[in-house]
Amino acid sequence: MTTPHPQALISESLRADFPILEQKMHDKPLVYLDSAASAQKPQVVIDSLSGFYETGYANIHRGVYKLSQDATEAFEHARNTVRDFIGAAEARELIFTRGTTEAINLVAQTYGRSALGPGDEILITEMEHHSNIVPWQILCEQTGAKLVVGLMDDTGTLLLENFAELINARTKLVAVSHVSNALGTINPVREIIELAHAQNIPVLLDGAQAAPHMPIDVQALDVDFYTFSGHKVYGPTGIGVLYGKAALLEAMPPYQGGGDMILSVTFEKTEYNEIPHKFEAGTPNIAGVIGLGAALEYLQGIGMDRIAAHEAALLSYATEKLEEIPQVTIIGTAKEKAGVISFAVEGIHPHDLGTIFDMDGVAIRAGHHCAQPVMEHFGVPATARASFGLYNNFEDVDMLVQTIQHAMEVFS
Ligand code: 7TS
Repeated sequence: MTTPHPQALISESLRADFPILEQKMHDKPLVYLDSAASAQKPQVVIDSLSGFYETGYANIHRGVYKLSQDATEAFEHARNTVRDFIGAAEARELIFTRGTTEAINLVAQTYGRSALGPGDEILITEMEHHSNIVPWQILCEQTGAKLVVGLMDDTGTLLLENFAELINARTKLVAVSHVSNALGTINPVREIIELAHAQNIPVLLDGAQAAPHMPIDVQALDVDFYTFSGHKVYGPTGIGVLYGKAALLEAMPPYQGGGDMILSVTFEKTEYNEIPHKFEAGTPNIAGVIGLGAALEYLQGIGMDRIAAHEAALLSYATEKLEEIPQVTIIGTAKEKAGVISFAVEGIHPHDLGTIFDMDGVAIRAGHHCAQPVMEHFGVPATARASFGLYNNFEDVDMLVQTIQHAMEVFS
């Protein structure tokens, strides 16, 4: 059966940029539908990493010799690329971390520990990834602050009126996912930021699932903190970004102590370095930063608007196809969605689905997606989740549908 596909918005040739996609899994062509967990890497990113180790490697910010100075330049060039990518005003507002998780922990342990006390509140939502729940719970234990949770409806849409009512004089920080990893919901972040700013409350956006899928402009959003992970934007693992407004970062105490984050050290007193270095103690993931820069330049070359439009077409095609199967329930049906489709198939456990998918060469994720409160809301232990990247095409969606049908035959 051939299905007429909507117009492809991204040329097939881009798919060839990703060597891993040429592989077979269990003798079947690999269909990679787990980009929300981690995205595959284009050749330019792989080359930037090996090229750096082959010809450009040295430690940074300390060498008087050319190799180290060039490495420092490449590292700081990547910081500028990140600034461009998310529209930050200044490169010093960008701190390299291990990923989104570390970026959120950094804010909790620096801003949070210095600004929050007993009775203060941190407002999150019901659809957060554990990375945007647990660091705040730890902070609450340390400070006596309280975690407050905004609710969503059964489509996975945030209840904005309820959220607005939860903002009050005790709220010291609002921390919300820009896009939910388990549901795909795009949150109304502009409205959230306006509501919080009306009461002078800073907002952190967890952009782990937004940065790979849409243009981000932190200045237009007027967001205070923005976080994302390198490995989800087609870059290396072990690298991520915390954006923070300069005035906030300057006022925050350091996160970790060590090399690079100081101006001077005596046993009596240590003077901290300027931002961003104040928050980058120790030898950083230099290759990771350079690889991240290469990934973001690659994305800019394609255009985030084009990627967003391409993935929106895939998502609407997949939604339409899954809705045609009576045994399939889509979990997360908000109007505004990006990149992700979570679903259940009647009578088949998501983990069994995952196994059959694997045998057919289709990589999806089955589980709670590190968002157990979301699973609790929908009364399921787990979901199967297909998620899209720029390299996916309509045939991948057809394979998703065929494999669901295969699984239903096996379990009938
Ligand atoms: N926030 C969101 C919204 C995420 O989706 C993830 C990872 C994180 C934070 C943590 O990012 P990390 O890079 O620090 O690990 N999400 C997923 C996922 O959906 N499947 O695997 C990882």
